[in-house]
Amino acid sequence: MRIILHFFASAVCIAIVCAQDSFTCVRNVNSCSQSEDQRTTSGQVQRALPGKQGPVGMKGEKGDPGTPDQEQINRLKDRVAFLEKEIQDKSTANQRTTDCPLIAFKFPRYQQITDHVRYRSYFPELPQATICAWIESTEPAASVVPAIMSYAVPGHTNELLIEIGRGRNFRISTNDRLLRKFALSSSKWPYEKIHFCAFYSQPAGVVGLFVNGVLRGTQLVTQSAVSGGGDLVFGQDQDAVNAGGFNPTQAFSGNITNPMIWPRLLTASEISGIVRHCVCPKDYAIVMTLDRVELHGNVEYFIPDVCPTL
Ligand SMILES: *[C@@H]1O[C@H](CO)[C@@H](O)[C@H](O)[C@H]1NC(C)=O
Ligand SMILES: [Ca+2]
Repeated sequence: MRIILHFFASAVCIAIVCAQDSFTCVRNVNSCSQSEDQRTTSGQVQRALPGKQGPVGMKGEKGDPGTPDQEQINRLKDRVAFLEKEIQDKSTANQRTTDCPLIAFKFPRYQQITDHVRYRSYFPELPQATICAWIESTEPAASVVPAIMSYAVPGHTNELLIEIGRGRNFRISTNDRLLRKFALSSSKWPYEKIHFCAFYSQPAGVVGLFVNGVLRGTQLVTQSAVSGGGDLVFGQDQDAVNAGGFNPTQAFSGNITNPMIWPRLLTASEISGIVRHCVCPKDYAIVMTLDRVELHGNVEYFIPDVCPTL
């Protein structure tokens, strides 16, 4: 009977100690049974001589082959693998996107004259340039001519203007002159997001447009360099310098993502790199990061989770 009780007490002790900490289980089970012995022994000493030591107890069953530990190890292994993959993903993502600054501007309203994004750093003189961005819109009115970007200098409020005219013509103007309209008729605009790269070159005497990485057309033109120090605005058309003379029928509604300007003509393969792999040549002149812009009206910005590609 005593042995059974003893076993029972030990079992409770084992259960408690083991539940608390499986690592110290075995060690503490020994100390549990010792203290049980001492207590019962000292109780008997006061009344009579101690009885003979009982027979050695049965050897305990072999402990469980460490299943909880193994589970824990497996969990840790999984966690390490997960973190390793995450680090790997992050570094490839960074390699891919470090040179394309990720920023999107949302112009939530139709036909108003307050919502725009204004560039606040110095705009340099640009004898030639490539202007690129992703654009998406839900503008329903066929009567509007939304300006994607407008750059004004004193005397030339359309020193550089990119807008989408009626009939879905992509219009590029410099020095207050419309250089060329490029039809977007075969693209899904405005029902699907498109990527455009408009370019002009005074030394080469050319203007042109890429849509989704494909050359839409070029035209030979005579023009001057786009002069520096003016006012650059996205989402409205300036008819006066300093973000003045907006017209509600020329407001852009939708999203403009990763707008950038390079001070040269990008090659077709560089443009394809932007569109397909989010690789942006590093020698850009203008980038619309938050430290360089003002958001006006109801314009919101967001940082896309992934760099957009086709
Ligand atoms: C602009 O982007 C936001 C966020 O991704 C999206 O919810 C919204 O539909 C986009 N707007 C347009 C016009 O595509
Ligand atoms: Ca204008």
